[in-house]
Amino acid sequence: MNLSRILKSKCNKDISSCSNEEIYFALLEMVQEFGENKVNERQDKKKLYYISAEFLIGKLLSNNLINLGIYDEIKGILNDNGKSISEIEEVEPEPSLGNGGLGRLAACFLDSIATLGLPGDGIGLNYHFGLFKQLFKNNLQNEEINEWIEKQSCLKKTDVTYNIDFDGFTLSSRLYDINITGYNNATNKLHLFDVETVDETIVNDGINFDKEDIKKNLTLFLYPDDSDEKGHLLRIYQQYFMVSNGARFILDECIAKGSNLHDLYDYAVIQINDTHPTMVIPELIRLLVEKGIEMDEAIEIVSKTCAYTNHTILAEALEKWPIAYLEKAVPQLIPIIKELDKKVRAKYDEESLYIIDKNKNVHMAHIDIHYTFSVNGVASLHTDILKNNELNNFYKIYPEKFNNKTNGITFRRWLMHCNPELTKLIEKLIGNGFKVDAEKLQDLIKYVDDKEVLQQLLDIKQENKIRLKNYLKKVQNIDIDENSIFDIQIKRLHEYKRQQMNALYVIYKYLQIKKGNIPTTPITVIFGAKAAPAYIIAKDIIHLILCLQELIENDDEVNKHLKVVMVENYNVTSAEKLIPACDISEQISLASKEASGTGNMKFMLNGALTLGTEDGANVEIHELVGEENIFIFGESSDNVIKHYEDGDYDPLDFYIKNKNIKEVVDFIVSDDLMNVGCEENLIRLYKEIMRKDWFMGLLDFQSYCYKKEKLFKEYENREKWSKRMLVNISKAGYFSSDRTITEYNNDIWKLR
Ligand code: GLS
Repeated sequence: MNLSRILKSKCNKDISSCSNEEIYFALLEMVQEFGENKVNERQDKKKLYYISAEFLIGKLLSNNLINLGIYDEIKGILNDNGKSISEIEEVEPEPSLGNGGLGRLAACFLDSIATLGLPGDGIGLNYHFGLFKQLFKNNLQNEEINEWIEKQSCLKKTDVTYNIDFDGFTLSSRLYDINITGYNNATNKLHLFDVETVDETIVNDGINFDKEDIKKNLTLFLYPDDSDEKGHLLRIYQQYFMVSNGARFILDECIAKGSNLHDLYDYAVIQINDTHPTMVIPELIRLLVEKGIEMDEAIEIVSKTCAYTNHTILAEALEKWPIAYLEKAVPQLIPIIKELDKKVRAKYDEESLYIIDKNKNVHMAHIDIHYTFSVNGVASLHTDILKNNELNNFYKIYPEKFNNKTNGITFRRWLMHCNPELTKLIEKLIGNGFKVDAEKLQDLIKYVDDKEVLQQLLDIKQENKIRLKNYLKKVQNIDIDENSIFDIQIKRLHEYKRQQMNALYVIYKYLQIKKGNIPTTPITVIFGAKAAPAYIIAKDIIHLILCLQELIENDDEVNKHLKVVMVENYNVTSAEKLIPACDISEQISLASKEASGTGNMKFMLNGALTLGTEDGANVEIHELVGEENIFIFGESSDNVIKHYEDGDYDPLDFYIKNKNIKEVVDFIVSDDLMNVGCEENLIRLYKEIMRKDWFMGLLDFQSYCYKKEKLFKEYENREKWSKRMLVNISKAGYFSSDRTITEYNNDIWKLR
């Protein structure tokens, strides 16, 4: 195959005389054709459908080139023609079809499913503006639309359409597909449904639009504001639209393969990604009954076809919908949901197990647990908490359903693509095998005393830090010092993730420097996070961070030693630059609250050391790398759970008794900050932290500071630090999503 010739013919002229845009579109077309040629023609009887409200796929071009095995060649061809692949990558818009870890996990899973050659497709929605684009103005978060769909894009229009009925109106849908090509393997599909009548022009003034105009707004945004009834209804419409299309599509495919529907579970397994797609259960039952199957049998068939993953114990994220809303939006499901509830009530005399509670709320997770054959958590601690605490009543009646599948990440994107230098070094040291068998990374451990290798690790880190420096200069016009320690916290903004605790540390450090305690090596604290538009306190935390950024930047006494950077519009693309450059990975959630985390795995794989609580997958990282190679602090999850049960945590105690804490908390409302920030926001946050502190930042603050100081000291011993880096990289193999998917397949899906 002469790639140069193919590319040239797609460009219609010499590559050297093309613009980056022209080359991008030519490559896009080429990748699409190559991927199409690899579509799994083998008609496997059984197929997985991974149904999810989010697929945070990131830019696709380079990953497709890698997975097709032609990245290096294309890069070379472009080079020969005076073009740079990284500049061409920049032309591609990033779809923001996800919010955070849950959506990125789904994308990593699709990569691994295809890489392992398993028949499995994704099903979701084609949001035109995705989540939102974050802009900072006056130290506040503003939201804009994120346009990513161009005339020519990775989306392929299909001729699949359905009519989806709602109360009083019908929406006609259209399916768009994205090719998911595995690493050296077959191509699967991500199926994204859209509304034919969607209208982008109804959005005005940021991200505002008429929430009631369902025909026009349904697929505009992921997670539209649901702080009022209209917003709730819109979410229900979206979810039903997704699952009804998905269910019809699945049934059509199964029937085409020969299913008589009584044997649906021999043809399909549906993985329900959190509660957003839960309505697929009653919808499938409804469709089966419509096709003449008895209700009881339909319920049994669907229960044997569906499996559920729980991704959080936070009550706010365990969806429950007032039945009145469902009656309004999807009345056709009500008799089925009532029937499902009736069956539970007939069997168990226990309120907490019911689907419809006494306040007439429908608990979506309860539908999942009763009417699927598998319930899994996403890290071992999380699954234990589900079994022993949050879902204990369910675990008691269905012990056999519960299982753990610790999350993973695809190494194609999170090592090979984002850190080519490190990849090259690993290849040189242990060969290519780790790309398909990540456990092979353990072979690196034999270099733990090899000074030359250790120095190379440090050199690569340094290059990646310079790369990040250049990137931030370009996109945000911010200067950072590549010789400082890069201390990074990037994730959704949420109080339980405790960005506010990190910000309090920044204040602490700022005050220390003012008192003359200068850090040996300067520190750059980097944040990246979007706050949900209606989540006031989260936005206040962003405000605090931006104010600190400005204050410190303008303070010549401090800015040589400490810098704060809040990356604007944090997304997959910027993560790919931030992670390889990181020295310290902040994983500081309140123990028990972060179900798993996946950023923690990406950082470790790229040689950052974790500063974390004993939470989520941090626990497993800790076990793998050992005490020496991770920095753990804070209260245990058992104690945290007990504090909540006993209701005995009061931040005011810590504020009053600890003068250090009082000093940093008070600084939030100091004149220094008030001068650069908004009084209203800062006072609100100050009160919240002092009086509520729902996620116990003050409880862990002392031990956090202590560990962080220790870390900075340890950083000075570069050789010891580089050994720790090597251990972390070598132990990261367990967190390959290939391993996770193999487990899902062996224990749940049983494909092939
Ligand atoms: C999440 C959890 O918060 C993360 O800890 C987890 O890693 C992720 C994937 O399992 O799922 N749950 C959620 O609602 N959003 C997440 O990112």
